[in-house]
Amino acid sequence: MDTITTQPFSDQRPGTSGLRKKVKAFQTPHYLENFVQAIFDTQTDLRGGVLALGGDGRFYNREAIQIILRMAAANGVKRVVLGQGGLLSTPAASCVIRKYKTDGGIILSASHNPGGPEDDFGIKFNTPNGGPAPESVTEAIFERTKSITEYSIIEGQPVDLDQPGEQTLGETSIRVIDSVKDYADLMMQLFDFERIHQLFNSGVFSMRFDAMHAVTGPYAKYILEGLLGALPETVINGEPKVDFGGGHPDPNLAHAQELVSLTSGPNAVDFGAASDGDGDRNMILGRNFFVTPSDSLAVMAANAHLIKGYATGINGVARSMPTSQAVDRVADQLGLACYETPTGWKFFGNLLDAGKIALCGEESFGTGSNHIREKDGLWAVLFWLNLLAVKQQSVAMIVQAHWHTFGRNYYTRYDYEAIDKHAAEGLMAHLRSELDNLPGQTLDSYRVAYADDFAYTDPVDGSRSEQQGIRIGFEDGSRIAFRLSGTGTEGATLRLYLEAYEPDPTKQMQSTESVMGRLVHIALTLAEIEQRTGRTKPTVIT
Ligand code: G16
Repeated sequence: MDTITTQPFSDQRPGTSGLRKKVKAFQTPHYLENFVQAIFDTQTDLRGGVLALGGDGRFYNREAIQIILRMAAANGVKRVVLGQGGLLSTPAASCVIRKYKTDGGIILSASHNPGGPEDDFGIKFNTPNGGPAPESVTEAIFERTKSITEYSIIEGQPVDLDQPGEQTLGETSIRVIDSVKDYADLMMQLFDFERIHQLFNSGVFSMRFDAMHAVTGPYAKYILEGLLGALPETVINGEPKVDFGGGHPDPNLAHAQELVSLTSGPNAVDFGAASDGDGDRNMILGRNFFVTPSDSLAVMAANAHLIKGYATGINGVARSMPTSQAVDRVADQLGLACYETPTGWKFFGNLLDAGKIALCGEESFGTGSNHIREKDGLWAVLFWLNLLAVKQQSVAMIVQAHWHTFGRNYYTRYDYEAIDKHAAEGLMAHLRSELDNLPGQTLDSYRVAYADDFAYTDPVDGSRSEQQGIRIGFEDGSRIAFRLSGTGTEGATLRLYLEAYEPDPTKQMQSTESVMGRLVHIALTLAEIEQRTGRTKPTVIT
């Protein structure tokens, strides 16, 4: 075993979901190693314990895995459960950690961020419950990176990542597992595969799933085309590539345009879905119809009793603060507990572990349940497929009927990417300074009911998270929220979230753009976005 002398890097604080940087930063000598050593130094159960390991297959995945394996061996890890080819989607990794009862997992991914030598890479640690490490753990890892002086690594031949079965590296045994099988088994327990199979074989139903050349390709092919009998052309862009085919593996209307066009026009397919770089996000489309992630969560909550894995009923739901309140209305009517958490899947972990909620979701194209502790793209797609098979209605019919019952929460998000960090911080400070003056004011006919900087006290362990984004709520149920992203790798990204509530069914078929006009104007003026950032329009609207 070699002990290598190193020096701390000052920028290794994990963001919303792990440490994400440019590949070049991770290739800096000792950069990856320091962070990995900080994990082994703080997560001491891994010494003599079991580690799950895999990544989304992006550029530098295989190299990073070889380094982590050699460090795991040097740090006394007894056994590593490794996804074949170094691949594990984020939800599959969560499933594997739980199924094999490992002492945690390391997942290599920068999620929906582009990949390639000039683009992004990432690493995160998941705890033995299968979920992203909570802030107490990520802060401990960060603290360790600030004082690290050495790391341990063994010399050795590269491990064969592609050959299933057992190998040894030093004293550590490495078990290469099929990346798909455990996850597929879990999906079979939750959904009515026979019914979905019948839907695919009915001759009147067509679907496309866009894997965006990312990790979900093999999962979607095996489950949709293999087990469920969907036609072979169902999965598009199904071959994982290190640079995602040059695309931006973010399943939204801006980046999944091929899929959007397949669900549009007279020859549109009935159902379209996409997943992101590491397979935890999802986008749901009907024929000429986009389901917002917030609505998707609300529809799932309202219909969970129709789905095999949730047929006995759900007790509670949760959404992140910027996610629309559509699910709150379902919870209200059905008598379910409903929690509002900060952005970041890690905040759902305690609620799921304590059995307080069964379903949760975020506006950022994430939905999931108590089956694992990560959001789960393909799970959401199978949930929708199961629902379509049971209801025998189109996606649009299901969502519109939902709006009739619960009201419609129009929703949109504006992202201003790669803006100057100081300007972004100044903008947030300015908004904070206005908070006390806003309640009671009327802004373009919207009366402010409350304005605050969102803070959260975890109901399970009492931990407190402050400054989680500005919320401005209006008396008619509409809302504006502002936050700075914690996943970008360049400058700052300002997110502006807008929501307008419409209970009247005769007014639920307007375009989101027209409904949002006045709220957008209020938000731009309040935050002085153009003055402070120099941007006259957002980089992306979703
Ligand atoms: C991550 C987190 C999500 C979060 C999203 C956006 O998703 O897991 O919980 O909602 O980032 O975060 P932000 O607004 O800070 O950029 P993913 O899919 O990137 O892992």
